[in-house]
Amino acid sequence: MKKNQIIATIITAVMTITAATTTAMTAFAGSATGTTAAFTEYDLEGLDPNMAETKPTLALSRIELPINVAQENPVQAIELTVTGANRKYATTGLHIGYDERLTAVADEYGDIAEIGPAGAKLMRDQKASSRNDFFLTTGAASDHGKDGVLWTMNFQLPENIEVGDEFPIEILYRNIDGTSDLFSSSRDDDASKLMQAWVFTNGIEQGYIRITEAEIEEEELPEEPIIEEEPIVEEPEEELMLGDVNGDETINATDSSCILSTYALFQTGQDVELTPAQMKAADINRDGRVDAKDATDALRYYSYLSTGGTLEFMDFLAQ
Ligand SMILES: [Ca+2]
Ligand SMILES: [Ca+2]
Repeated sequence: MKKNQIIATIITAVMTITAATTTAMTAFAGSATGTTAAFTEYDLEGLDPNMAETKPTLALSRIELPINVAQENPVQAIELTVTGANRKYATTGLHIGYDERLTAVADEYGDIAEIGPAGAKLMRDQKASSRNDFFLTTGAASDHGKDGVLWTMNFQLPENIEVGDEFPIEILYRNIDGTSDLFSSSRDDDASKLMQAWVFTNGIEQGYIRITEAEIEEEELPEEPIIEEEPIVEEPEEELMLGDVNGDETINATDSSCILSTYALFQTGQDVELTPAQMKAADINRDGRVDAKDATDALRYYSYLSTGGTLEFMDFLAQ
C-alpha cells in the first residue's frame, strides 16, 4: 500500500472510532462481560438524577480494529474519558469489567491503568480483583478532576480473533453494605449526590474492541510512564485519633493514602490491611464505611492545616 493510501485509511479508522454512537446508558444494563457477580444497579434512594446541575458522561473507548492491525498490535489502549464535569469532581471509585477473553496488561508496578491528564491533580489507587475486573479510585482536597482522559488501560486480544468478534469493556457499579463506587465532589453535598446519581444511571458509555475486515495500518502512540506514590501503613496503635490512620499523631496525606488504598482493597474483595482501631480512625465522616470520601476529608484537612488553618479536626469537619 502506498503512503498516501495508508494515511487516508488511518484517517478513516480514526473517524470510525470517534463517530461511535453516544447513547448513554446505566452502569448496569445487564453486564456484557459476564462479570456480574458482585455488581448491581444504582440505588437512587429517591433522588431524581434529572435534577442534577452537573450531568457528566464517563465513556470508554469504542475501537473498530481491522483484523490484520489487531494481529500486529494485540495490545490495545482503552481510555476512560470524562465530559461535563470539569473541576466538579475529586472523589471517584469505579469498577471496570472486561471480556474474559481479554487480558488486562499490568505495568512493572502491577498497575493496569495509568492516570490521564484529567486526573493529574488527583491522588489515586487501583487494585485488580481475582476476576476479570479491577477498581480505580481517586481523591483530592478540592475538585481538581477535569474533563478529558481520566484513565488509560491496556488490554491484550486473544490469538484466535475473527472478523466480527466484539470484546466489551464496561463500567460496573458495586455497592456492598454501603461501601459503593463513587463519582462525587470533595464536599459530597447535595449537588454532588445528584451528579453521582446522574453518572451511574444516565452517564455511562460502555466500550468495546470490535474486529473488522482486514486492511489498514495504524500507529500506536507511546504512553508516558506515571510514578505512583506508595501508601505507607505503619504499626497500628490501640487508640487512634479520628483521621490519624497510621498513628503518628498528625493527619496528613499519608493517612489519606492509607484510606484510599483500603477502599480499593475492599472494593476488589481483598483483605483489608488495617486493624479495627485503624478502620475506626479511617472512617472520618463516621458513616460506617471507609471510602474515598474519608480520604478526601483527610486530605482537605491536611491542606487546610498546611495553609495556616488552626481549627481542630472535628471543628473543621463540622464547618
Ligand atoms: Ca497520621
Ligand atoms: Ca466513611
